[in-house]
Amino acid sequence: MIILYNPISTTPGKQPLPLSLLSLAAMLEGSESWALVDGNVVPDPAADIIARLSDVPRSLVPLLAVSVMPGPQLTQAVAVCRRVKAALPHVPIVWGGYFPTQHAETVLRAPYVDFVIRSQGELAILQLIKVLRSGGVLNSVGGLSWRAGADLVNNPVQPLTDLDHLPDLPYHRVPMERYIHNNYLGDRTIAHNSSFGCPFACSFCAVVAMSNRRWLAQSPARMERVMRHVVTTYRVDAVQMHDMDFFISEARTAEFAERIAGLGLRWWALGRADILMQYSDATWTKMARSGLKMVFSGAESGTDAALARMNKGGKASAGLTLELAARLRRFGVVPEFSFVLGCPPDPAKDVETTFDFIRRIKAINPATEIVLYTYTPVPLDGTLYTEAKRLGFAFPETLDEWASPEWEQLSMRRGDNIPWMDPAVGGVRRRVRDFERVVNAFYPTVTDLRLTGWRRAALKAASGLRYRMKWYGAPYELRAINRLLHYQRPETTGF
Ligand code: B12
Repeated sequence: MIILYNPISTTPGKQPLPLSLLSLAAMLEGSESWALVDGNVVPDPAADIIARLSDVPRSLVPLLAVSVMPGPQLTQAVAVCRRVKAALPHVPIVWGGYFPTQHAETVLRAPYVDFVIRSQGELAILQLIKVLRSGGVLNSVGGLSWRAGADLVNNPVQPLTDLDHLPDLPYHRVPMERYIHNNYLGDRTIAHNSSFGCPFACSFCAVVAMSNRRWLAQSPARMERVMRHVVTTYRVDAVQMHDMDFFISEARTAEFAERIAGLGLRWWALGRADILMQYSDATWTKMARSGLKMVFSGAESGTDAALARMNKGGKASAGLTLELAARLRRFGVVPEFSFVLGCPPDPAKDVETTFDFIRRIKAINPATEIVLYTYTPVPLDGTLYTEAKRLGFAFPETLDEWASPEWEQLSMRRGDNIPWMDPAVGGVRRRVRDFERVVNAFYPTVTDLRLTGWRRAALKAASGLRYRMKWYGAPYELRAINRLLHYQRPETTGF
Protein backbone atom coordinates (compact mmCIF):
# COMPACT_ATOMS: atom_id res chain seq x y z
CA MET A 1 0.00 0.00 0.00
CA ILE A 2 1.31 3.41 -0.99
CA ILE A 3 -0.08 6.49 0.69
CA LEU A 4 0.22 9.67 -1.35
CA TYR A 5 0.04 12.54 1.13
CA ASN A 6 -0.59 16.15 0.12
CA PRO A 7 0.01 18.38 3.17
CA ILE A 8 -2.34 21.33 3.67
CA SER A 9 -1.67 24.04 1.09
CA THR A 10 -4.57 26.47 1.14
CA THR A 11 -7.72 27.64 2.89
CA PRO A 12 -9.97 24.60 3.37
CA GLY A 13 -12.55 24.50 0.59
CA LYS A 14 -10.24 26.06 -2.00
CA GLN A 15 -8.00 23.05 -2.48
CA PRO A 16 -6.99 22.41 -6.07
CA LEU A 17 -6.74 18.90 -7.43
CA PRO A 18 -3.38 17.67 -6.02
CA LEU A 19 -1.87 17.20 -9.48
CA SER A 20 1.65 16.43 -8.23
CA LEU A 21 0.46 13.30 -6.44
CA LEU A 22 -2.20 12.34 -8.95
CA SER A 23 0.55 12.22 -11.59
CA LEU A 24 2.27 9.59 -9.44
CA ALA A 25 -1.04 7.84 -8.77
CA ALA A 26 -1.56 7.51 -12.53
CA MET A 27 1.62 5.41 -12.65
CA LEU A 28 0.50 3.21 -9.75
CA GLU A 29 -3.10 2.74 -10.85
CA GLY A 30 -3.79 -0.82 -11.92
CA SER A 31 -0.57 -2.31 -10.51
CA GLU A 32 -0.22 -0.99 -6.95
CA SER A 33 -2.65 -0.40 -4.15
CA TRP A 34 -2.63 3.35 -3.32
CA ALA A 35 -4.67 5.97 -1.51
CA LEU A 36 -4.58 9.76 -1.44
CA VAL A 37 -4.57 11.57 1.91
CA ASP A 38 -5.09 15.28 1.39
CA GLY A 39 -4.32 17.54 4.35
CA ASN A 40 -6.66 20.13 2.83
CA VAL A 41 -9.54 17.72 3.25
CA VAL A 42 -8.69 15.47 6.21
CA PRO A 43 -8.47 17.12 9.66
CA ASP A 44 -5.84 14.78 11.12
CA PRO A 45 -3.73 13.38 8.27
CA ALA A 46 -1.24 11.65 10.59
CA ALA A 47 -3.99 9.61 12.27
CA ASP A 48 -5.46 8.78 8.87
CA ILE A 49 -2.11 7.63 7.45
CA ILE A 50 -1.26 5.56 10.53
CA ALA A 51 -4.68 3.88 10.46
CA ARG A 52 -4.33 3.00 6.79
CA LEU A 53 -0.78 1.67 7.08
CA SER A 54 -0.80 -0.14 10.43
CA ASP A 55 -2.35 -3.34 9.13
CA VAL A 56 -0.31 -3.55 5.94
CA PRO A 57 2.05 -6.56 6.22
CA ARG A 58 5.72 -5.55 6.14
CA SER A 59 6.28 -8.01 3.30
CA LEU A 60 4.16 -5.75 1.07
CA VAL A 61 6.53 -2.83 1.76
CA PRO A 62 4.16 0.01 2.64
CA LEU A 63 5.39 3.46 1.58
CA LEU A 64 4.49 7.04 2.46
CA ALA A 65 5.08 9.47 -0.44
CA VAL A 66 4.80 13.17 0.40
CA SER A 67 4.67 16.22 -1.87
CA VAL A 68 6.19 19.34 -0.31
CA MET A 69 6.26 23.04 -1.23
CA PRO A 70 7.92 25.53 1.11
CA GLY A 71 5.52 27.29 3.51
CA PRO A 72 2.60 25.83 5.48
CA GLN A 73 2.76 22.66 3.42
CA LEU A 74 6.24 22.00 4.73
CA THR A 75 5.17 22.77 8.30
CA GLN A 76 2.41 20.17 8.23
CA ALA A 77 4.63 17.65 6.42
CA VAL A 78 7.22 17.87 9.22
CA ALA A 79 4.69 17.30 12.03
CA VAL A 80 2.88 14.48 10.24
CA CYS A 81 5.98 12.59 9.08
CA ARG A 82 7.45 12.78 12.58
CA ARG A 83 4.27 11.21 14.02
CA VAL A 84 4.04 8.52 11.35
CA LYS A 85 7.70 7.57 11.79
CA ALA A 86 7.27 7.32 15.57
CA ALA A 87 4.20 5.09 15.19
CA LEU A 88 5.40 3.00 12.22
CA PRO A 89 9.21 3.12 12.09
CA HIS A 90 9.36 0.40 9.44
CA VAL A 91 7.43 2.48 6.84
CA PRO A 92 9.82 4.26 4.47
CA ILE A 93 9.00 7.92 3.85
CA VAL A 94 9.90 9.62 0.56
CA TRP A 95 9.57 13.34 -0.13
CA GLY A 96 9.30 14.90 -3.57
CA GLY A 97 8.29 18.22 -5.11
CA TYR A 98 9.72 21.73 -4.99
CA PHE A 99 11.10 21.86 -1.46
CA PRO A 100 13.04 18.58 -1.39
CA THR A 101 14.26 19.11 -4.97
CA GLN A 102 16.03 22.27 -3.80
CA HIS A 103 16.95 21.27 -0.23
CA ALA A 104 17.54 17.50 -0.31
CA GLU A 105 20.43 17.63 2.13
CA THR A 106 18.43 19.54 4.75
CA VAL A 107 15.47 17.18 4.36
CA LEU A 108 17.62 14.10 4.82
CA ARG A 109 19.09 15.46 8.04
CA ALA A 110 15.68 14.72 9.58
CA PRO A 111 15.48 11.16 10.92
CA TYR A 112 11.87 10.80 9.78
CA VAL A 113 12.54 11.17 6.03
CA ASP A 114 14.30 8.27 4.31
CA PHE A 115 14.41 9.37 0.67
CA VAL A 116 14.10 12.39 -1.54
CA ILE A 117 13.18 12.22 -5.21
CA ARG A 118 14.27 15.33 -7.11
CA SER A 119 12.56 16.72 -10.22
CA GLN A 120 9.96 14.78 -12.24
CA GLY A 121 8.64 11.92 -10.14
CA GLU A 122 6.63 9.48 -12.28
CA LEU A 123 9.35 7.03 -13.34
CA ALA A 124 11.43 7.51 -10.22
CA ILE A 125 8.66 6.47 -7.81
CA LEU A 126 8.17 3.22 -9.72
CA GLN A 127 11.91 2.60 -9.66
CA LEU A 128 12.04 3.21 -5.90
CA ILE A 129 9.12 0.88 -5.21
CA LYS A 130 10.78 -1.82 -7.29
CA VAL A 131 14.05 -1.52 -5.37
CA LEU A 132 12.31 -1.50 -1.97
CA ARG A 133 10.36 -4.63 -2.94
CA SER A 134 13.05 -6.64 -4.66
CA GLY A 135 16.15 -5.36 -2.88
CA GLY A 136 17.87 -3.89 -5.94
CA VAL A 137 20.33 -1.02 -5.76
CA LEU A 138 19.24 2.49 -4.83
CA ASN A 139 21.72 3.95 -7.31
CA SER A 140 19.36 2.87 -10.07
CA VAL A 141 16.59 5.27 -9.00
CA GLY A 142 16.73 8.48 -11.04
CA GLY A 143 17.07 11.68 -8.99
CA LEU A 144 17.06 9.80 -5.67
CA SER A 145 18.88 11.26 -2.67
CA TRP A 146 19.45 9.15 0.42
CA ARG A 147 21.75 8.64 3.39
CA ALA A 148 24.39 5.95 3.08
CA GLY A 149 25.87 5.92 6.58
CA ALA A 150 27.37 9.36 7.14
CA ASP A 151 27.26 10.20 3.43
CA LEU A 152 24.53 11.77 1.40
CA VAL A 153 24.14 10.23 -2.06
CA ASN A 154 22.53 12.23 -4.87
CA ASN A 155 21.77 10.12 -7.94
CA PRO A 156 21.72 12.11 -11.18
CA VAL A 157 18.27 13.12 -12.38
CA GLN A 158 17.22 10.95 -15.33
CA PRO A 159 16.11 12.48 -18.63
CA LEU A 160 12.57 13.85 -18.38
CA THR A 161 9.76 11.66 -19.70
CA ASP A 162 7.61 12.94 -22.54
CA LEU A 163 4.22 13.86 -21.06
CA ASP A 164 2.25 12.10 -23.78
CA HIS A 165 3.93 8.85 -22.70
CA LEU A 166 2.50 9.20 -19.19
CA PRO A 167 -0.95 7.83 -18.29
CA ASP A 168 -4.08 9.93 -17.66
CA LEU A 169 -4.87 10.97 -14.11
CA PRO A 170 -7.13 8.55 -12.19
CA TYR A 171 -9.88 11.10 -11.56
CA HIS A 172 -12.34 8.33 -10.76
CA ARG A 173 -10.33 7.38 -7.66
CA VAL A 174 -10.60 10.74 -5.87
CA PRO A 175 -13.60 12.66 -4.49
CA MET A 176 -13.76 15.06 -7.43
CA GLU A 177 -16.53 17.23 -5.97
CA ARG A 178 -14.04 18.46 -3.37
CA TYR A 179 -11.72 19.66 -6.12
CA ILE A 180 -14.23 21.42 -8.36
CA HIS A 181 -14.84 25.02 -7.37
CA ASN A 182 -17.01 27.98 -8.04
CA ASN A 183 -14.81 31.01 -8.71
CA TYR A 184 -14.27 33.90 -11.10
CA LEU A 185 -13.56 31.51 -13.97
CA GLY A 186 -16.58 29.27 -13.69
CA ASP A 187 -19.13 27.47 -11.52
CA ARG A 188 -17.18 24.23 -11.79
CA THR A 189 -13.49 25.01 -12.11
CA ILE A 190 -10.82 22.32 -12.07
CA ALA A 191 -6.99 22.39 -12.15
CA HIS A 192 -4.97 20.76 -14.92
CA ASN A 193 -1.28 20.59 -15.78
CA SER A 194 -0.29 20.26 -19.44
CA SER A 195 3.49 20.65 -19.43
CA PHE A 196 6.60 20.26 -17.29
CA GLY A 197 9.42 22.77 -16.98
CA CYS A 198 10.44 26.10 -18.43
CA PRO A 199 13.36 26.92 -20.75
CA PHE A 200 14.32 30.10 -18.87
CA ALA A 201 16.53 30.46 -15.79
CA CYS A 202 15.21 33.41 -13.75
CA SER A 203 17.40 33.70 -10.69
CA PHE A 204 14.47 33.96 -8.21
CA CYS A 205 12.53 30.96 -9.56
CA ALA A 206 12.29 27.45 -8.11
CA VAL A 207 11.30 25.95 -11.45
CA VAL A 208 14.92 26.12 -12.66
CA ALA A 209 16.01 23.46 -10.15
CA MET A 210 12.97 21.36 -11.05
CA SER A 211 13.38 21.17 -14.82
CA ASN A 212 16.88 22.41 -15.63
CA ARG A 213 15.57 24.58 -18.48
CA ARG A 214 13.70 21.81 -20.31
CA TRP A 215 10.06 22.17 -21.37
CA LEU A 216 7.98 19.13 -22.25
CA ALA A 217 4.34 19.46 -23.15
CA GLN A 218 1.22 17.40 -23.72
CA SER A 219 0.02 17.46 -27.31
CA PRO A 220 -3.13 19.46 -28.15
CA ALA A 221 -4.88 16.18 -29.04
CA ARG A 222 -4.21 14.74 -25.59
CA MET A 223 -5.28 17.96 -23.91
CA GLU A 224 -8.50 18.03 -25.90
CA ARG A 225 -9.26 14.44 -24.92
CA VAL A 226 -8.76 15.19 -21.23
CA MET A 227 -10.81 18.40 -21.43
CA ARG A 228 -13.68 16.53 -23.11
CA HIS A 229 -13.50 13.88 -20.40
CA VAL A 230 -13.73 16.32 -17.49
CA VAL A 231 -16.49 18.30 -19.20
CA THR A 232 -18.66 15.28 -19.91
CA THR A 233 -17.91 13.29 -16.75
CA TYR A 234 -17.69 16.06 -14.13
CA ARG A 235 -19.57 18.91 -15.84
CA VAL A 236 -16.46 21.08 -15.56
CA ASP A 237 -16.89 24.54 -17.13
CA ALA A 238 -13.50 26.16 -16.39
CA VAL A 239 -9.86 25.11 -16.13
CA GLN A 240 -6.91 26.61 -14.34
CA MET A 241 -3.73 25.43 -16.06
CA HIS A 242 -1.09 24.89 -13.38
CA ASP A 243 1.78 24.68 -15.87
CA MET A 244 5.08 26.34 -15.04
CA ASP A 245 4.67 28.06 -18.44
CA PHE A 246 1.72 27.12 -20.59
CA PHE A 247 2.45 29.34 -23.58
CA ILE A 248 6.00 28.43 -24.68
CA SER A 249 4.78 27.03 -28.05
CA GLU A 250 2.44 29.23 -30.08
CA ALA A 251 1.55 26.34 -32.42
CA ARG A 252 0.47 24.18 -29.48
CA THR A 253 -1.60 26.96 -27.93
CA ALA A 254 -3.31 27.81 -31.21
CA GLU A 255 -4.22 24.18 -31.92
CA PHE A 256 -5.41 23.63 -28.35
CA ALA A 257 -7.60 26.74 -28.59
CA GLU A 258 -9.12 25.51 -31.86
CA ARG A 259 -9.76 22.05 -30.48
CA ILE A 260 -11.58 23.18 -27.32
CA ALA A 261 -13.44 26.10 -28.87
CA GLY A 262 -16.82 24.34 -28.85
CA LEU A 263 -16.58 23.02 -25.29
CA GLY A 264 -17.77 26.15 -23.51
CA LEU A 265 -14.75 26.17 -21.20
CA ARG A 266 -13.20 29.26 -19.63
CA TRP A 267 -9.53 28.99 -18.87
CA TRP A 268 -6.56 30.57 -17.11
CA ALA A 269 -2.84 29.97 -17.68
CA LEU A 270 0.61 31.42 -17.03
CA GLY A 271 3.03 32.81 -19.60
CA ARG A 272 5.78 35.33 -20.30
CA ALA A 273 5.05 38.78 -21.73
CA ASP A 274 7.76 38.54 -24.41
CA ILE A 275 6.39 35.24 -25.72
CA LEU A 276 2.76 36.32 -25.55
CA MET A 277 3.61 39.52 -27.42
CA GLN A 278 5.19 37.45 -30.20
CA TYR A 279 1.91 35.58 -30.75
CA SER A 280 -0.04 36.71 -33.82
CA ASP A 281 -3.41 38.41 -33.57
CA ALA A 282 -4.88 35.30 -35.23
CA THR A 283 -3.69 33.15 -32.32
CA TRP A 284 -4.98 35.68 -29.79
CA THR A 285 -8.35 35.66 -31.48
CA LYS A 286 -8.45 31.85 -31.26
CA MET A 287 -7.45 31.95 -27.59
CA ALA A 288 -10.09 34.52 -26.71
CA ARG A 289 -12.77 32.58 -28.65
CA SER A 290 -11.81 29.34 -26.92
CA GLY A 291 -12.59 30.89 -23.52
CA LEU A 292 -9.24 32.24 -22.27
CA LYS A 293 -10.26 34.60 -19.45
CA MET A 294 -7.08 35.36 -17.56
CA VAL A 295 -3.36 35.26 -18.13
CA PHE A 296 -0.89 35.23 -15.26
CA SER A 297 2.48 36.69 -16.12
CA GLY A 298 5.58 37.37 -14.07
CA ALA A 299 6.14 41.08 -14.69
CA GLU A 300 8.66 41.04 -11.80
CA SER A 301 9.87 44.63 -11.98
CA GLY A 302 9.41 48.02 -13.58
CA THR A 303 12.95 48.43 -14.87
CA ASP A 304 14.92 46.58 -17.51
CA ALA A 305 18.03 46.75 -15.31
CA ALA A 306 16.23 44.81 -12.55
CA LEU A 307 14.92 42.27 -15.08
CA ALA A 308 18.47 41.73 -16.29
CA ARG A 309 19.69 41.25 -12.69
CA MET A 310 16.94 38.64 -12.27
CA ASN A 311 18.22 36.89 -15.39
CA LYS A 312 14.71 37.03 -16.81
CA GLY A 313 16.14 36.25 -20.24
CA GLY A 314 14.41 36.18 -23.62
CA LYS A 315 13.25 39.59 -24.77
CA ALA A 316 11.72 40.48 -21.40
CA SER A 317 11.32 44.19 -20.80
CA ALA A 318 9.13 46.51 -18.77
CA GLY A 319 7.84 47.99 -22.03
CA LEU A 320 6.53 44.60 -23.17
CA THR A 321 4.64 44.19 -19.89
CA LEU A 322 2.81 47.45 -20.58
CA GLU A 323 2.11 46.36 -24.16
CA LEU A 324 0.75 43.05 -22.93
CA ALA A 325 -1.60 44.84 -20.51
CA ALA A 326 -2.97 46.83 -23.45
CA ARG A 327 -3.21 43.81 -25.75
CA LEU A 328 -5.08 41.74 -23.18
CA ARG A 329 -7.55 44.56 -22.72
CA ARG A 330 -8.26 44.54 -26.46
CA PHE A 331 -8.93 40.80 -26.37
CA GLY A 332 -11.03 40.95 -23.18
CA VAL A 333 -8.57 38.85 -21.17
CA VAL A 334 -7.73 39.87 -17.58
CA PRO A 335 -3.99 40.16 -16.84
CA GLU A 336 -2.66 38.97 -13.50
CA PHE A 337 0.87 40.33 -13.05
CA SER A 338 3.19 39.26 -10.26
CA PHE A 339 6.15 41.28 -9.02
CA VAL A 340 9.29 40.30 -7.19
CA LEU A 341 9.89 43.30 -4.96
CA GLY A 342 12.73 44.38 -2.73
CA CYS A 343 15.60 42.80 -4.62
CA PRO A 344 19.06 43.53 -3.33
CA PRO A 345 21.20 45.64 -3.51
CA ASP A 346 18.79 48.62 -3.16
CA PRO A 347 15.39 47.23 -2.10
CA ALA A 348 13.91 50.62 -1.13
CA LYS A 349 14.55 52.17 -4.55
CA ASP A 350 13.45 48.98 -6.28
CA VAL A 351 10.01 49.03 -4.65
CA GLU A 352 9.35 52.73 -5.29
CA THR A 353 10.17 52.36 -9.01
CA THR A 354 7.94 49.31 -9.25
CA PHE A 355 5.03 51.06 -7.49
CA ASP A 356 5.13 53.77 -10.16
CA PHE A 357 5.25 51.11 -12.86
CA ILE A 358 2.19 49.37 -11.39
CA ARG A 359 0.32 52.69 -11.53
CA ARG A 360 1.13 52.88 -15.24
CA ILE A 361 -0.19 49.34 -15.78
CA LYS A 362 -3.41 50.16 -13.93
CA ALA A 363 -3.87 53.28 -16.04
CA ILE A 364 -3.57 51.14 -19.20
CA ASN A 365 -5.68 48.25 -17.96
CA PRO A 366 -7.48 48.81 -14.63
CA ALA A 367 -8.68 45.19 -14.47
CA THR A 368 -5.10 43.95 -14.03
CA GLU A 369 -4.66 41.85 -10.89
CA ILE A 370 -1.49 42.75 -9.05
CA VAL A 371 0.31 40.11 -7.02
CA LEU A 372 3.15 41.45 -4.87
CA TYR A 373 5.80 39.08 -3.64
CA THR A 374 8.98 40.07 -1.92
CA TYR A 375 12.17 38.51 -3.21
CA THR A 376 12.79 35.26 -1.36
CA PRO A 377 15.96 33.50 -2.44
CA VAL A 378 16.09 30.08 -4.05
CA PRO A 379 19.40 28.20 -3.87
CA LEU A 380 20.52 29.04 -7.39
CA ASP A 381 23.98 30.36 -7.68
CA GLY A 382 23.20 33.42 -9.72
CA THR A 383 23.56 37.10 -9.08
CA LEU A 384 20.57 37.50 -6.73
CA TYR A 385 21.23 34.59 -4.36
CA THR A 386 24.91 35.40 -4.25
CA GLU A 387 24.07 39.02 -3.41
CA ALA A 388 21.56 37.85 -0.78
CA LYS A 389 24.19 35.69 0.91
CA ARG A 390 26.58 38.62 0.93
CA LEU A 391 23.88 40.63 2.74
CA GLY A 392 23.58 38.00 5.47
CA PHE A 393 20.95 35.62 4.11
CA ALA A 394 21.30 31.92 4.93
CA PHE A 395 18.83 29.06 4.59
CA PRO A 396 17.95 27.05 7.71
CA GLU A 397 19.88 23.84 8.18
CA THR A 398 17.09 21.82 9.77
CA LEU A 399 13.48 21.10 8.90
CA ASP A 400 12.39 22.25 12.35
CA GLU A 401 13.78 25.69 11.62
CA TRP A 402 12.11 25.72 8.20
CA ALA A 403 8.83 24.82 9.93
CA SER A 404 9.13 27.73 12.40
CA PRO A 405 6.60 30.59 12.05
CA GLU A 406 9.37 32.96 10.85
CA TRP A 407 10.47 30.73 7.98
CA GLU A 408 6.93 29.73 7.14
CA GLN A 409 6.20 33.43 6.64
CA LEU A 410 9.35 33.91 4.61
CA SER A 411 8.39 31.03 2.36
CA MET A 412 5.06 32.77 1.73
CA ARG A 413 7.14 35.52 0.10
CA ARG A 414 5.79 38.26 2.32
CA GLY A 415 9.24 39.60 3.13
CA ASP A 416 9.47 38.77 6.80
CA ASN A 417 12.80 37.76 8.24
CA ILE A 418 14.88 38.84 5.24
CA PRO A 419 17.93 40.78 6.42
CA TRP A 420 17.77 43.59 3.87
CA MET A 421 14.00 43.97 4.31
CA ASP A 422 14.37 44.58 8.04
CA PRO A 423 12.29 47.51 9.39
CA ALA A 424 15.53 49.06 10.57
CA VAL A 425 16.70 49.26 6.95
CA GLY A 426 13.99 51.55 5.67
CA GLY A 427 10.80 49.59 6.40
CA VAL A 428 10.57 48.14 2.90
CA ARG A 429 8.34 45.28 3.93
CA ARG A 430 5.83 47.60 5.61
CA ARG A 431 5.92 49.88 2.58
CA VAL A 432 5.03 46.99 0.24
CA ARG A 433 2.10 45.91 2.38
CA ASP A 434 0.79 49.48 2.70
CA PHE A 435 1.00 50.03 -1.06
CA GLU A 436 -0.73 46.71 -1.65
CA ARG A 437 -3.59 47.74 0.63
CA VAL A 438 -4.06 51.07 -1.14
CA VAL A 439 -3.82 49.72 -4.69
CA ASN A 440 -6.12 46.78 -3.95
CA ALA A 441 -8.70 49.13 -2.43
CA PHE A 442 -8.54 51.61 -5.30
CA TYR A 443 -8.71 48.83 -7.91
CA PRO A 444 -10.63 46.02 -6.17
CA THR A 445 -9.81 42.63 -7.66
CA VAL A 446 -12.17 41.45 -10.40
CA THR A 447 -11.82 37.81 -9.37
CA ASP A 448 -13.33 38.11 -5.90
CA LEU A 449 -16.93 36.97 -6.23
CA ARG A 450 -17.84 38.33 -2.78
CA LEU A 451 -16.91 41.88 -3.69
CA THR A 452 -20.29 43.15 -4.84
CA GLY A 453 -20.85 46.56 -6.49
CA TRP A 454 -21.32 48.63 -3.33
CA ARG A 455 -18.32 47.04 -1.64
CA ARG A 456 -16.13 47.87 -4.61
CA ALA A 457 -17.46 51.43 -4.62
CA ALA A 458 -16.83 51.78 -0.87
CA LEU A 459 -13.22 50.57 -1.18
CA LYS A 460 -12.55 52.83 -4.15
CA ALA A 461 -14.02 55.89 -2.46
CA ALA A 462 -12.10 55.27 0.75
CA SER A 463 -8.76 54.98 -1.02
CA GLY A 464 -9.18 57.60 -3.79
CA LEU A 465 -7.31 60.47 -2.20
CA ARG A 466 -4.48 58.28 -0.97
CA TYR A 467 -3.99 56.68 -4.37
CA ARG A 468 -4.05 59.97 -6.24
CA MET A 469 -1.63 61.64 -3.80
CA LYS A 470 0.57 58.53 -3.46
CA TRP A 471 0.04 58.54 0.32
CA TYR A 472 0.56 54.88 0.95
CA GLY A 473 1.85 55.05 4.54
CA ALA A 474 -0.15 53.82 7.56
CA PRO A 475 -3.51 53.10 5.84
CA TYR A 476 -5.27 52.36 9.15
CA GLU A 477 -8.70 53.31 7.84
CA LEU A 478 -8.33 50.86 4.91
CA ARG A 479 -7.18 48.18 7.28
CA ALA A 480 -10.35 48.71 9.31
CA ILE A 481 -12.49 48.52 6.17
CA ASN A 482 -10.67 45.37 5.03
CA ARG A 483 -11.56 43.77 8.34
CA LEU A 484 -15.20 44.15 7.36
CA LEU A 485 -14.74 43.59 3.62
CA HIS A 486 -12.00 41.00 3.37
CA TYR A 487 -10.33 40.87 0.02
CA GLN A 488 -8.97 37.59 -1.19
CA ARG A 489 -5.27 37.07 -1.73
CA PRO A 490 -4.74 35.26 -5.02
CA GLU A 491 -1.00 35.10 -4.31
CA THR A 492 -1.50 32.94 -1.22
CA THR A 493 -4.46 30.69 -1.76
CA GLY A 494 -5.30 30.85 -5.42
CA PHE A 495 -8.62 32.49 -6.26
C1 B12 B 1 -0.87 24.39 -7.68
C2 B12 B 1 0.14 25.22 -6.89
C3 B12 B 1 -0.24 25.64 -5.62
C4 B12 B 1 -1.57 25.32 -4.98
C5 B12 B 1 -1.49 24.10 -4.02
C6 B12 B 1 -1.11 22.80 -4.69
C7 B12 B 1 -1.23 21.59 -3.80
N1 B12 B 1 -0.36 20.62 -3.95
O1 B12 B 1 -2.08 21.45 -2.96
C8 B12 B 1 -1.81 26.66 -4.21
C9 B12 B 1 -2.41 27.67 -5.17
C10 B12 B 1 -2.67 26.57 -2.97
C11 B12 B 1 -0.36 27.05 -3.93
C12 B12 B 1 0.03 27.81 -2.87
C13 B12 B 1 1.35 28.23 -2.66
N2 B12 B 1 2.39 28.04 -3.49
CO1 B12 B 1 2.30 26.96 -5.06
N3 B12 B 1 2.29 26.25 -6.78
C14 B12 B 1 1.40 25.55 -7.43
C15 B12 B 1 1.90 25.34 -8.87
C16 B12 B 1 1.24 26.41 -9.75
C17 B12 B 1 1.63 24.00 -9.52
C18 B12 B 1 2.07 22.75 -8.76
C19 B12 B 1 1.55 21.55 -9.51
O2 B12 B 1 0.57 20.95 -9.12
N4 B12 B 1 2.17 21.23 -10.65
C20 B12 B 1 1.81 20.08 -11.48
C21 B12 B 1 2.55 18.82 -11.01
C22 B12 B 1 2.23 17.65 -11.91
O3 B12 B 1 3.94 19.08 -11.10
P1 B12 B 1 4.87 19.11 -9.80
O4 B12 B 1 4.17 19.70 -8.64
O5 B12 B 1 6.17 19.69 -10.15
O6 B12 B 1 5.05 17.54 -9.48
C23 B12 B 1 6.01 16.76 -10.14
C24 B12 B 1 7.38 16.77 -9.46
O7 B12 B 1 7.62 17.94 -8.69
C25 B12 B 1 7.39 15.54 -8.61
N5 B12 B 1 6.76 15.52 -7.30
C26 B12 B 1 5.95 16.39 -6.69
N6 B12 B 1 5.58 15.93 -5.49
C27 B12 B 1 6.15 14.72 -5.33
C28 B12 B 1 6.12 13.80 -4.27
C29 B12 B 1 6.84 12.61 -4.39
C30 B12 B 1 6.78 11.63 -3.27
C31 B12 B 1 7.59 12.35 -5.55
C32 B12 B 1 8.35 11.09 -5.68
C33 B12 B 1 7.65 13.27 -6.61
C34 B12 B 1 6.92 14.45 -6.48
O8 B12 B 1 6.68 14.64 -9.42
C35 B12 B 1 5.55 15.33 -9.99
C36 B12 B 1 5.23 14.69 -11.33
O9 B12 B 1 6.35 14.76 -12.17
C37 B12 B 1 3.44 25.59 -8.70
C38 B12 B 1 4.15 26.17 -9.94
C39 B12 B 1 4.25 25.13 -11.01
N7 B12 B 1 3.65 25.41 -12.13
O10 B12 B 1 4.83 24.07 -10.82
C40 B12 B 1 3.48 26.57 -7.54
C41 B12 B 1 4.66 26.56 -6.58
C42 B12 B 1 5.02 25.15 -6.22
N8 B12 B 1 4.13 27.25 -5.42
C43 B12 B 1 4.98 28.00 -4.83
C44 B12 B 1 4.71 28.80 -3.69
C45 B12 B 1 5.84 29.69 -3.19
C46 B12 B 1 3.47 28.78 -3.06
C47 B12 B 1 3.10 29.63 -1.87
C48 B12 B 1 4.08 29.58 -0.72
C49 B12 B 1 2.86 31.06 -2.40
C50 B12 B 1 2.60 32.14 -1.36
N9 B12 B 1 3.26 33.22 -1.42
O11 B12 B 1 1.77 32.01 -0.55
C51 B12 B 1 1.71 29.06 -1.48
C52 B12 B 1 1.69 28.38 -0.15
C53 B12 B 1 1.43 26.94 -0.11
C54 B12 B 1 1.27 26.39 1.27
N10 B12 B 1 0.17 26.75 1.96
O12 B12 B 1 2.13 25.70 1.71
C55 B12 B 1 6.31 28.00 -5.53
C56 B12 B 1 7.40 27.25 -4.78
C57 B12 B 1 8.67 28.06 -4.74
C58 B12 B 1 9.83 27.37 -4.10
N11 B12 B 1 10.75 28.16 -3.60
O13 B12 B 1 9.95 26.16 -4.05
C59 B12 B 1 5.92 27.46 -6.95
C60 B12 B 1 7.02 26.70 -7.65
C61 B12 B 1 5.49 28.68 -7.78
C62 B12 B 1 6.69 29.47 -8.28
N12 B12 B 1 6.94 29.50 -9.58
O14 B12 B 1 7.41 30.07 -7.54
N13 B12 B 1 0.46 26.53 -4.86
